[in-house]
Amino acid sequence: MSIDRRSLLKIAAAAPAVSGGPLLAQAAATPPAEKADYTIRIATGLVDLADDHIVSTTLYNGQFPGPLIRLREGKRVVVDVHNDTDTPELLHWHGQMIPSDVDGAAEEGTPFIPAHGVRRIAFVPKPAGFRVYHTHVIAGGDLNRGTYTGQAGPVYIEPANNPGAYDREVFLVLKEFLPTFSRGGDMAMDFLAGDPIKELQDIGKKADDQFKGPKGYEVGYDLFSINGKMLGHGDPVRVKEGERVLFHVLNASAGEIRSLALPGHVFRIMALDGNPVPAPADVPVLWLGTAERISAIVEMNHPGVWVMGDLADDDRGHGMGIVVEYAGAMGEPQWTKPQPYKWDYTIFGKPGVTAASPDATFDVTVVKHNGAVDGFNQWMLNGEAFSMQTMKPAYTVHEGRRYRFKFHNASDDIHPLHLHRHSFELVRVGGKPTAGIMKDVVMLGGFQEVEFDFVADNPGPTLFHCHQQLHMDFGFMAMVNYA
Ligand SMILES: [Cu+2]
Repeated sequence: MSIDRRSLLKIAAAAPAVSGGPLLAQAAATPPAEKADYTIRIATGLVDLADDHIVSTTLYNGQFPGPLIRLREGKRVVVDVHNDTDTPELLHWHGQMIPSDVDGAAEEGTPFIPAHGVRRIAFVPKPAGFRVYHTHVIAGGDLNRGTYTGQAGPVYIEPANNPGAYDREVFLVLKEFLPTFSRGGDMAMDFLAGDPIKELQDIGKKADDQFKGPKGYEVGYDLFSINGKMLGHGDPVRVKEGERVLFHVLNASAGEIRSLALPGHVFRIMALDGNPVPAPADVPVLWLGTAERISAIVEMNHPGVWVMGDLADDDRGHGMGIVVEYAGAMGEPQWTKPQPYKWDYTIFGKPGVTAASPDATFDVTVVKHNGAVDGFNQWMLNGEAFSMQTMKPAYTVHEGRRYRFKFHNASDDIHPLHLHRHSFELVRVGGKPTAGIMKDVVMLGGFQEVEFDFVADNPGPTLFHCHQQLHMDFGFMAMVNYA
């Protein structure tokens, strides 16, 4: 199934579509005649970001973003993944509770999709909500591999309960192109609620003294886009006064943290990472770490032609935005910078409720070794960088028990922490306790701490990692193994 951006929006605007294909008995062996519900083709293609900026990269079905895949919770789906490239690939179903052999991480034992080959997979989609599919190969120093390419697309699993009353849905996929390495970066750091912790700064300073050499490479980008179009070059989001539009926003970056604002409007946050939040709340700005998703309703009550865009002038100026146009409004799209706003996950939690106690706790201290591996920063979890040879560091869990991860970040970088095949409940973020917020990625602030709990309810090797491609490729991974 190949659909372009225009039909994607049409589908998004229509009543929930369900993927075709018969529901087959799970126990039966796959008959060769069984037709795939979806076919995904990995191949080099062009992204028409703007007339004078057409980028060549690896894509799903020749388009960016990859086609919106609509699934129904609990209804088995068959997907054929063809790999027309010269290198083995992995396709990860981010945010779904599915078996390790189809999840799409080599560390968990998922087989590669061979170069110029095909792999058929079948799984039962869950849980309902806004998910993602993206490549999961290691890129290392190769900016033509992994999530630096255009291999990402939205997945929507039809929910048991709708997240709220709305007139229509719009999917927004935020993505940078043309990556290059540089020494040092300019990523926003000061937008997360909470204060840096002195003890963690001291640990970080000690590591800096030990690794005195030049700072490791960081990745920057030349071109920025929403739904594969630079600001002003795609179709605007056309709205009517009084409409309630549900935006499903995905940060499909390889490593950037993104912000998004719509002048004169607020976002009512309904779901984080596809999971409804206990306390929907209005915010003026969205902040999304790599692979995070936000579903938010905007009440269209401020007619005009607006730029919905990133707060960073440079990134927005190079394309990170989309025009929102009211029916009957004319003129140049307007942008005004919103007031400074601290992003605080805990405002969406259950007020006054304490998360359940865990059966066991894993403390993890994150340390950066500047430029330690061929000029790249190396990431240490409790003194150990992940190794594919030893599959360490590793944590052992027992099915049915509840585990707490406590992360102590002794680096100045923000880390979007991701656990495969499970959702976790935020317990404490930036010094504030919380409960009831279920996610699969959470930003760990510089010199800050994050605690989350997960129930070991999906046996099989499970990968944990920072979703910053550069960090995960250079040590920031760990295995969670069932006893
Ligand atoms: Cu990281």
